[in-house]
Amino acid sequence: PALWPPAEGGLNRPLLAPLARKANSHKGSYGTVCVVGGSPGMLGAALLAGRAALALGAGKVHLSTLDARLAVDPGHPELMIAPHAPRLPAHQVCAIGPGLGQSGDARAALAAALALDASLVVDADALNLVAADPALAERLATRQAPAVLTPHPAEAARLLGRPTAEVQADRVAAARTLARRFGQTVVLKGAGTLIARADGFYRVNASGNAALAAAGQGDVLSGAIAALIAQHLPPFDAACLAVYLHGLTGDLYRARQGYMLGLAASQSAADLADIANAL
Ligand code: NPW
Ligand code: AMP
Ligand code: MG
Repeated sequence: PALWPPAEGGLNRPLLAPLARKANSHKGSYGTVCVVGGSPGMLGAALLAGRAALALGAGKVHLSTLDARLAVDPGHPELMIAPHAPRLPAHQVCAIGPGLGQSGDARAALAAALALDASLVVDADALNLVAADPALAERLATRQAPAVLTPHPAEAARLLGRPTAEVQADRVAAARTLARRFGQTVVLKGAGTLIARADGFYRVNASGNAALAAAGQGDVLSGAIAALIAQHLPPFDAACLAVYLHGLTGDLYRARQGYMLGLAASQSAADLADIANAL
């Protein structure tokens, strides 16, 4: 297994080049992300993904929510929030799943996203919907545009139709099986996050700690991956780099605090910008 980033040589600096603001650039140079999620009671998940995407430099971030009650994030008025609307084709990258729920509307939103010729980050309830519906799974496995799937162990278990303990007993096999089945990059989250490619190659992330075992941290990660894809990193590289940076938010917290409590996901989303700038 390739430890990520490699112990010798550190981060692959050219990988970060697309993130550097060029003098003669504009917001359109840094891509557009659309987060699809945020059903009643779980709007925060979509906000966290959107904030993370902004923090990691996406030029524009739209939230397409299934709860029509929120029009603006007062702390982050940069986010463009609209109840679910068929405006997806304009977006380069769609992160679908954070707080999506599994209602009929959620399923329709996922079906619409799968039909787009856009890169996808498929997370949370979008994965649960895929696990429960062979037709959606087939569409995900056969679409041409790239996708990154980001299951936690229980979501991976649902996709595989196996117990969570079995996933955890052989995480490499689980991640590779899913990557091969869907023909896409798979991020199997949890301590020692694995990033697997469809051809079997995988990396083990070296950053992060149990401070990240906190509500909403996965939602932050999906927005982070989407932001890097929007800035033209290849999906596997985007996944590796975002997982690493997200892990560093936990490591930074541990280094600063010196004790172990859960790290608020909104803090991780905010810290992503400082961490990327410091690399
Ligand atoms: P257990 O308890 O061990 O049996 P679910 P969810 C397991 C949204 N959110 N290692 C573990 O199972 C999400 O975006 C909204 C082993 C755990 O109880 C989704 O749309 C928030 N097991 C929706 O909620 C903040 C592990 O999985 C179970 C594991 C549901 O997502 C929260 C939970 O998984 C949330 O993000 C590990 N490392 N990690 C908001 N603020 O709006 C997880 N498990 O049942 O899929 O529920 O992840 O909370
Ligand atoms: P989710 O369960 O979707 O909210 O995702 C949780 C996020 O926190 C993922 O990025 C996990 O890899 C990370 N995480 C959770 N628990 C740990 C842990 N014990 N060590 C390292 N990272 C963790
Ligand atoms: Mg999650």
